[in-house]
Amino acid sequence: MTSHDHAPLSLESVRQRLTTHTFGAHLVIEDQVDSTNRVATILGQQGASHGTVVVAERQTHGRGRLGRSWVSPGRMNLYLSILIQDASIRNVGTWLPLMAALAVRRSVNEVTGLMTTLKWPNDVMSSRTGTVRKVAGVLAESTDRGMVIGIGLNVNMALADFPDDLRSTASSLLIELGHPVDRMVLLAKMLGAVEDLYETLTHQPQQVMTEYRDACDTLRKRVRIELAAQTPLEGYAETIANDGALCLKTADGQICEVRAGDVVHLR
Ligand code: BT5
Repeated sequence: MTSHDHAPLSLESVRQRLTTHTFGAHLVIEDQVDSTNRVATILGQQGASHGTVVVAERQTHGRGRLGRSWVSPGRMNLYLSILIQDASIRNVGTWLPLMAALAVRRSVNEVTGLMTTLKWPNDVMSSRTGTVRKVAGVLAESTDRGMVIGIGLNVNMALADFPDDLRSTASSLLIELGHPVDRMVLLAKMLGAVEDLYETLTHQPQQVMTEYRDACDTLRKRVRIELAAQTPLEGYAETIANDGALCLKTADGQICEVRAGDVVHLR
């Protein structure tokens, strides 16, 4: 399977498909940036409004969590950042990246029928080809006036487009489904899902939390949590707390609330 030369993202075509009022009302599509999160942060500092969305065809320095990088080749995937500057997130801010992962899951399912699962906190995984592999990741970064939520979704990337070291852990919708997917349809659906879930999160957060817990494959599994510069934690993933923390029951029966880290599913 090879990647195809896909139609470039067009502002007009995305706008025609958008059903949102806030998210994407100000939409910027760039050919190349270093990181859409960085560009969105700067636009926020320059006065851009809540819900501004920055999309790029490719990123030269796509960011992952904890200083890691996000492989971002051109014209095949989606890389976008959403500016959140809204007082109503005060009590649910920690849920924003989890909600974004849920929005990716919803929109992928609506557009393609593919059923993905979520790996806590914000990885979107697919196992259609028999192995569980990551198709999307979310990076939330705080800004002076709120937050930027960055989403990277591998859409039409072929196996050969991934660096060798990612081929066993990463995948794309093209690889999972066996056919390419229209990125503009997906982008518009994703922003629709973000707007819908955001509205629910700020008014009835328990609904989003329930949908997330149902979609989260990390729960009810033995897991190891790799923590930056600390000994890894192992335990049984019991639930997700109301602030988004993963509640882990360790061998001595204690419940640990984990707020950041990399999860390895043990079985
Ligand atoms: C993430 O980090 O999963 C967050 C990725 C967020 C990317 C978006 S793109 C738009 C916006 N602008 C940005 O600059 N970033 C956001 P993390 O959980 O740390 O995962 C990073 C790790 O995933 C890397 O260390 C690799 O092992 C792996 N990886 C890198 N690129 C990948 C890709 N395209 N697909 C799947 N896995 C990848």
